[in-house]
Amino acid sequence: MPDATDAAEIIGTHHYTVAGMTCSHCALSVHAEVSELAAVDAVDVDLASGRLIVTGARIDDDAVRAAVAEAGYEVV
Ligand SMILES: [Cu+2]
Repeated sequence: MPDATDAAEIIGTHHYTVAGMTCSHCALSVHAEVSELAAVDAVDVDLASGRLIVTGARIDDDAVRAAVAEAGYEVV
C-alpha cells in the first residue's frame, strides 16, 4: 500500500454500466468478482440502474469487464 500522498494521486473511481442484473444475488455476484481484482479498494453495485463503481489505484477496465463476465454479466 502506497503512503497516503501517493494513494491520493493514483486512486481513481471508474464508472461502468452492467447489463443483465435482475436481483440482489446478481449484484452480489458482480460485487464479489470485481472485489477479487488486486487493484480494487471499493466496489459499489446499484441493481436498479446497473451502475458499477470501482475505486482503486490503476484500475484496468479490461480486468473489470472480465470479472463482470466471469460473474455472468456484461459491461455495456
Ligand atoms: Cu439475480
